[in-house]
Amino acid sequence: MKRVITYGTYDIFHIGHLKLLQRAKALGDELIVAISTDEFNLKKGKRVMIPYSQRVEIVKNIKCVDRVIAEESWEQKISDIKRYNIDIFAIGDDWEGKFDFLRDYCQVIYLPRTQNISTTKLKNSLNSAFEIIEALKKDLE
Ligand code: C2G
Repeated sequence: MKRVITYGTYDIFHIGHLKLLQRAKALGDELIVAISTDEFNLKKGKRVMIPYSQRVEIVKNIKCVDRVIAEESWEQKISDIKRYNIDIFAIGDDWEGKFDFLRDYCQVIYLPRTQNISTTKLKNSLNSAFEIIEALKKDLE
């Protein structure tokens, strides 16, 4: 039984998130996903649109996900790896090299990100759409 763990915010869930989770699961038999809490996202400097409870509900219902836990700090990874008997830590290659220190405890694999999609891009597109709507509304007044 090969256990894989990955960490992330998973805000505004999109195909890049899904492909990452599927690639992580394909590395082993069981996938645990640690979802960043709203409080931890503040520490990460990330403004999230979707609250933690809903991000958990979405990710834990993804077919390839076996378990969801909370990510509350940068420092919990080593204890998580020990507690859940993790064989592989996997994450997108935007983090390339950042988690090599985990190699003392498990295999570390950086997976290719999905191009041309990100939560930031989605948020920016939404913001632009709202600006256009506001401008049109003003023209119609
Ligand atoms: N991802 C991807 N392709 C994208 C966008 C994201 O493969 N187009 C991957 C990221 O590389 C990450 C996962 O999806 O592995 C979740 O991405 P985020 O929610 O942005 O998570 P992040 O802020 O990178 O949090 O302790 C680690 C952090 O919690 C990682």
